[in-house]
Amino acid sequence: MTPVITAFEASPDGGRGLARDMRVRWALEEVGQVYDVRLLSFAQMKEPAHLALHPFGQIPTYEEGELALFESGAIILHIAGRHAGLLPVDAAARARAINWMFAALNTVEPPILEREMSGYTERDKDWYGARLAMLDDRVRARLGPLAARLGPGDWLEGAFSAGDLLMVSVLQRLKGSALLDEYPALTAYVARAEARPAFKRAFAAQRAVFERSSR
Ligand code: GTB
Repeated sequence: MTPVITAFEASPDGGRGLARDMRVRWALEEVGQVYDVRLLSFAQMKEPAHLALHPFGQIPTYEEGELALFESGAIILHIAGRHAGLLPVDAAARARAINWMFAALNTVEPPILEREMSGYTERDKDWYGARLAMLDDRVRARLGPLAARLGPGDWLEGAFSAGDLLMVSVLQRLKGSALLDEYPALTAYVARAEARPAFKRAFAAQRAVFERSSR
């Protein structure tokens, strides 16, 4: 059964692969699972048909027969559970990789998103500089220990896993800032992940959607 995911009809990220369908596409490419994509406008995301799949009217969703999921982390955990290639077989190693999936979404992503949101909504305030310095430090408090734990290794727990996939997806949101460059081990980690053929296929697929939408 070919799963169907949803994505933006016209992504506001300009085809940079920052919308969260990208991480789901990447996971599907890593395990070699063919998939279909249903593209949605912002208006369609808030209509009953989509709200039945996603209570918050967002993308991505994932449908596989009778099963419908939302939340990119849950979708990737499901894909990784059904296919080899994204989680180790050994139970303890598998639990550690899942640990990193949650760390990416619950511990590393929130300060990165808060910093990004502040740039959109508070940039015109006279206190923005001081707030940004504080938000930068909160991000550093995650990047420093992450870089230390990664050490000289290629991936967080031996072989590439869904933990790395989500962690890199989260770190990519810092690419426009100088913050990530303060941690050469992390820039190399992101570059290593982006060099994976599965990442390149997923990136090209979402980019093609953006290019078609901007014609
Ligand atoms: N926790 C959910 C998950 O991980 O699946 C979050 C899903 C989510 O935030 N979806 C966003 C969405 O549907 C798209 S990815 N937003 C529309 C809405 O809420 O009405 C977030 C995103 C949006 C835009 C950019 N960008 O332009 O760079 C990057 C990321």
